[in-house]
Amino acid sequence: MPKAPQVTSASTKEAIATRLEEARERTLLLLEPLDDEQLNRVYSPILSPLAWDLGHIANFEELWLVQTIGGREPLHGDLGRLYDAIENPRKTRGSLPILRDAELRDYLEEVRERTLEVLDEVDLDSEDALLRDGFVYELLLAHEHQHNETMLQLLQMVERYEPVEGWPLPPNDPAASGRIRSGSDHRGPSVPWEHVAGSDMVLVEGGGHEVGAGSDRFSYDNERPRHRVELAPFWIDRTPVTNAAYAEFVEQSCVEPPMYWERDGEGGWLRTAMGRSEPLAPDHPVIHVCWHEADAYARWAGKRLPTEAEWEAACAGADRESANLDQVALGTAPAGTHAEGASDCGAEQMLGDVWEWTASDFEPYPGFEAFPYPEYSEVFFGDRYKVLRGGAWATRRNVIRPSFRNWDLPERRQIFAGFRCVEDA
Ligand code: AVJ
Ligand code: FE
Repeated sequence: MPKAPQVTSASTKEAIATRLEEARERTLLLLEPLDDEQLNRVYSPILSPLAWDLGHIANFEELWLVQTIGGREPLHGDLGRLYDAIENPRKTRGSLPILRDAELRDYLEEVRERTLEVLDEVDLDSEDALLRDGFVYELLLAHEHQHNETMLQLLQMVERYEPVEGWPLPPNDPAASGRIRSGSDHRGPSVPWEHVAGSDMVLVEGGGHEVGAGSDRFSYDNERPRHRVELAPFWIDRTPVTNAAYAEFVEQSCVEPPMYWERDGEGGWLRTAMGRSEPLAPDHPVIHVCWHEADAYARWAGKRLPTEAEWEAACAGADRESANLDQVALGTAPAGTHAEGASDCGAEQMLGDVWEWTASDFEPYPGFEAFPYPEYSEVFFGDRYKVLRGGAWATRRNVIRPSFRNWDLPERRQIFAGFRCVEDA
């Protein structure tokens, strides 16, 4: 099919520069309340110090947008080795001689300056697969966005973390303008969640369903190629499993409560986020559970976790603009919020609030080709990792689409993960 006429390269470049700036602004806004000591501190062996994330964000940008695309030499010799995620497991990152403090901030700025220089020179209409449709820039944006979420996993552990004044961000205005409203209390009632109770199931028809990403917009290699799967009909929970439902499972099965839950001393639960304890909100989706816990709950409830193909079929038609994404609220919304963003089958909150564990191992789709580098997805394929879908409140909106595949080890709980169940129809 002939392509629609392209916007001019100059306006495309301007749009890319604006989006790169917006991404950086959010990264820095999240870290603004912290001092250098907190950026360098190791809070958990399974999470990088924030200074590593920051340096890695800049180094990934230098590697792709400055060295690879622009043919420039690296600013700091083989510094990049320290920021290689495969070479340096998270538990070692705190003791690496990474850039810190003022040097780190200078590096972020110097790389960005060069990135914009190179952007000015490149030919976005080139046949080079890295440049075509701005692929490498989309990759970089998605990368910084995804690392925001990793940073937020750590921020959950920072005692008395106070977001900058003005959070929650205005919904659907993801700080794109660069300025954030001030004067509202982020814990106040300023997020107008409309609560709709209930957690019944909705039907997904059997038959052929298209899954995976087409070639019309940016996607990761692991989402391609788009292909057809045959599914038997099934019921899926209309909303993610709630804290109240999960608490019942904890009481009856004597399993560990989710991460960040504590007893309140009166038979109830408190939940701690960013060092602050609050009564557990019964109607919110459960979050910070591992795959084994999600799977055990599903079996306890006489159900099972969806396969990722089932999940994606149930997600068809969901609207990511009506979803609790993008760090707007810095937390989950009650189950039933954003009913207007429901998918075609009537499932709600498929996108946003909590990542949803699926029954599936992270495997390549038939015909998979690694691009642009095997370390993004290919080296993780196999039965060690489980697939999560849908994105969480901490996920930047740009990252999320029904075909997006996230993966993690089944024992991990620091990620923003919940789940919903299915049953054969
Ligand atoms: C897709 C979230 C599993 O954090 O390991 C960041 C994303 N890849 N930098 C990860 C990613 C390279 C990735 N996950
Ligand atoms: Fe990364």
